[in-house]
Amino acid sequence: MMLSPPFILYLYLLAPCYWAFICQNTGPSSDFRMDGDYTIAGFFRLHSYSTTVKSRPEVDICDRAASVYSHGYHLFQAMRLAIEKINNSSSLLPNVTLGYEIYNTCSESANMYATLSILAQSRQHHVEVLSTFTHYQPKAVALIGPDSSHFTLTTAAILSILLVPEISYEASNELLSLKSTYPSFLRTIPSDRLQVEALVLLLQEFRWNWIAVLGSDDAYGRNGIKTLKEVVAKHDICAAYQGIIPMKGGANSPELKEMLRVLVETGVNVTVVFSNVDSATDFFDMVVQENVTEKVWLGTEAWSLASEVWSIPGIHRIGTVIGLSVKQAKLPGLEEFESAHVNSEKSNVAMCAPDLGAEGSSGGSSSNESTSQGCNQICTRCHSLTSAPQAFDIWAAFNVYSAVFAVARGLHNLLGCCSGACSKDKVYPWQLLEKIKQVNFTLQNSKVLFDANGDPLTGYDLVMWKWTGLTWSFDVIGSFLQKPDRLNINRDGILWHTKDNQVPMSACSKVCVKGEKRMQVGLHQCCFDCVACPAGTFLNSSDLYNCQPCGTDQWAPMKSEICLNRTTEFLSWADPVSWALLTAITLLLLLLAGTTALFAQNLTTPVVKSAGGRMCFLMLGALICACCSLYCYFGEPTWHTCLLRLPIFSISFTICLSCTATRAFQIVCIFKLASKWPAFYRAWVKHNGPNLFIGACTATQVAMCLVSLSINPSVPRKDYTTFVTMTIFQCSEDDAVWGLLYNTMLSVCCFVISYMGKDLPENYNEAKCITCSLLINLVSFICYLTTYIFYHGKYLVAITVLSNLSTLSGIFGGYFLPKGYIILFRAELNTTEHFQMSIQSYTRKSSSD
Ligand SMILES: *[C@@H]1O[C@H](CO)[C@@H](O)[C@H](O)[C@H]1NC(C)=O
Ligand SMILES: *[C@@H]1O[C@H](CO)[C@@H](O)[C@H](O)[C@H]1NC(C)=O
Ligand SMILES: *[C@@H]1O[C@H](CO)[C@@H](O)[C@H](O)[C@H]1NC(C)=O
Ligand SMILES: *[C@@H]1O[C@H](CO)[C@@H](O)[C@H](O)[C@H]1NC(C)=O
Ligand SMILES: *[C@@H]1O[C@H](CO)[C@@H](O)[C@H](O)[C@H]1NC(C)=O
Ligand SMILES: *[C@@H]1O[C@H](CO)[C@@H](O)[C@H](O)[C@H]1NC(C)=O
Ligand SMILES: *[C@@H]1O[C@H](CO)[C@@H](O)[C@H](O)[C@H]1NC(C)=O
Ligand SMILES: *[C@@H]1O[C@H](CO)[C@@H](O)[C@H](O)[C@H]1NC(C)=O
Ligand SMILES: CC(=O)N[C@H]1CO[C@H](CO)[C@@H](O)[C@@H]1O
Repeated sequence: MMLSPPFILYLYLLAPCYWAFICQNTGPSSDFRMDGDYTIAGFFRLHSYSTTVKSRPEVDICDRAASVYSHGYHLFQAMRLAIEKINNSSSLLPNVTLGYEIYNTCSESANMYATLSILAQSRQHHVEVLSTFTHYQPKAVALIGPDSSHFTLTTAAILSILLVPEISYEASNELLSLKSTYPSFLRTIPSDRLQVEALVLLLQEFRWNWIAVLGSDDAYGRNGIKTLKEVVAKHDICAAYQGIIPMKGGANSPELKEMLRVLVETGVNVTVVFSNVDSATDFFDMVVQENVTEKVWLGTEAWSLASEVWSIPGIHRIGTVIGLSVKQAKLPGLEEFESAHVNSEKSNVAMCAPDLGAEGSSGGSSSNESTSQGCNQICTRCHSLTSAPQAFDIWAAFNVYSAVFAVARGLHNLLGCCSGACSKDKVYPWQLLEKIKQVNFTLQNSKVLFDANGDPLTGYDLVMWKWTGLTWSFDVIGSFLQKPDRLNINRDGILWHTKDNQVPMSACSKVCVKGEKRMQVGLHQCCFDCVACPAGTFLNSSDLYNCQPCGTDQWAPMKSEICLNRTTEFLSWADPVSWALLTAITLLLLLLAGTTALFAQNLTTPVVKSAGGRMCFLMLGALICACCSLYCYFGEPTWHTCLLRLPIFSISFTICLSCTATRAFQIVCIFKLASKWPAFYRAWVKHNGPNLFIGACTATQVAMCLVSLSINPSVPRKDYTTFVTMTIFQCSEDDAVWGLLYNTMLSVCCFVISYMGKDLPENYNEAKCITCSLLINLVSFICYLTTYIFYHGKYLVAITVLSNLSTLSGIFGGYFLPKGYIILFRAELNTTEHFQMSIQSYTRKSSSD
């Protein structure tokens, strides 16, 4: 393995202090040790030691003027208990004895010293600088500890270079999960990332989205705050206040007081305190001093059960404290183990450094058990100096215990003990690391195994502080489990320190009612006004800050959270209105067909001749065509029907009108013009005027239809604008008006011509009929236009049909019906004699005028 230059430099720099320390102490370098076939190192903090700024490169001596740290003491005993159990066990590592080297790592320098010490080769006092450490055998095959993330980052970086397995029991910093940087690091405490996930679920559970976040001034607190803010932002929770608890100055620091003042001023009711025990103690000291009450404090695993915090006098007044704690576990035998060694004076194993209790009793040297055993002595005072293990100590002790067992299991597999006898071969740390990563076993009902990042798969317990009078205890009110991440919480078990035991609120703005979007006010997105979503838009639950428009086929009322489908409306075949119209159209068609047959039968009679003879069939055919085109208006509009219906109707109607006009003109000609302008009449007859006129009119209409079709063809179109909840499905007949105008013009023309012949003999006088039919035509056209302007529903089509139908009926009724009547019922009028009589009487009358 190649070493990076800074690392080598590091070792060189530290070598002098290492040697200095060794020379001072003539005994073994570790504080507590026991020999064995394989040595496991353990780093524990046994003293509280506050580091000061140094002027000399010296390793701190932990037991000098520092108080005993009970928590660390219990963890250290847990490691010894685990090793003794393993040694006694006949199934795990049979015939193999594990030894230990335990260091008191109370400060950064002590931790570094210990790290380098365990890397030294056995029976040597230096770390060799090699280019490959594959065949390097350091004093310890694995390390348990150290406790804080802060120290662990250093230790893990160095041990990772040699791939010495390291299992920490309390270092929860998220960075340590990075296996590219810390490949040999594992832990039995979950990563802070997980803790943050659990905290966020807790905040969500109680709808607290306006919170304060505090952290201690170390890697734990700062990273915790950073991760928390990242995760919280994704879940619509805002940190109204964020602060770092100052390290210096303790509980009386003015900075801390100021911080608390600002915190109280923000008015948040829920504060997450991501802190180590020391900073949490300082902070809550201040909270008690300042009489801050009735708040909710959310704790992290580092302090939520720590006696240093809950034993602050007066802390029962601060409100509700809910904390996360590593899953509660039992470690039976720890207390007995601790007290057993106090009683058995003759115990031959290492136990406690001579100075551990130094400041606990002045004149410690006068102790009655002074049987010196080198550096490691039996110490009875140690036990009395520490308090009995609390829940906080027990779970951490269990983490240590399971870490030792994980190493033992790994070793067990590496040495091939499964086959019965262990090989007791040389063991290189990197070989052991591989085996430890694969362990998967159950210890005291909890599973011990590591994921790819070396993190355990355990979750957290949710604990709540409980006061009976001034006596502290805690309740487990829920738990957080991994994969999938979930929070089980017993809400009834929670005792809120508020009036009526109500869940406290902590929100910047009240939740908007359904269908109201949030409009951010100020910097935080948790502070907002509520604005109703306008009609046609809806509020998707995925984005509470914007109303999203509905699709074109949908609609939504105001304040909607969903879009509704519009109903698509068109004149269906089954509609009663359609039934009525269809009946009428069919009736007209039958009449037209009947008339055609009748005229064909009586083609030679004067009535038919006067009506135009064969031209009648052209007119009737055009009317039938126009009538048929009306069927295209029913049912769902299609491409064909839209394209065809209007041109067919317009052209047919034009043919019909032009025929009428020609017919009327011809009669007028015969009776009036022929005598006045015979030349004109001759030209009209000679050049086949009637056919030319009809052809020209029809051609014009056809041209108009073609132009309109090619420029703006009529297609099925959905109209979304007219109605909110409905879509009108219809043909886009924008250019229909030109054809209509043209036909109207023709009608007027017809009307004028036939009006000219109003005084002609009754048989030839179509003026009244044509006038009547054209009036119907005009009226229906006007009715249609008026409705078109004011009404756009699905019955517009029905009105179009009705208007067209009445126009057609008008022509039929005005022109053909009277003639049909004469043919059928007044046969005596349908004779040449009768016609000649009426012409003669007309001639007489006009000549007498
Ligand atoms: C280990 O065995 C010894 C003697 O056999 C016994 O005294 C000791 O209590 C055992 N330790 C544990 C932790 O079981
Ligand atoms: C333990 O080791 C001793 C010698 O070192 C050997 O005699 C004994 O059989 C071993 N016991 C087991 C169970 O392996
Ligand atoms: C807190 O309350 C105590 C007694 O209730 C009082 O003596 C003390 O002055 C108060 N402190 C503050 C900062 O209000
Ligand atoms: C130590 O000696 C004192 C008297 O010198 C005695 O009272 C005490 O019980 C002894 N402690 C132990 C653990 O034997
Ligand atoms: C651990 O072992 C159990 C059975 O002992 C097995 O069900 C489980 O899948 C194993 N887990 C892993 C991660 O290997
Ligand atoms: C905090 O609680 C008080 C009293 O219950 C309440 O009036 C206030 O609105 C709450 N603050 C927030 C930010 O919710
Ligand atoms: C809401 O938005 C999500 C994501 O953008 C989308 O998947 C979902 O379909 C939307 N819901 C509605 C009702 O449109
Ligand atoms: C709306 O129409 C779509 C298909 O066009 C259909 O899938 C959906 O279920 C309808 N929604 C409602 C609420 O009817
Ligand atoms: C401290 C302890 O229990 N040591 C034991 C370890 O195991 C060996 C044999 O397995 C015993 O001889 C030791 O006494």
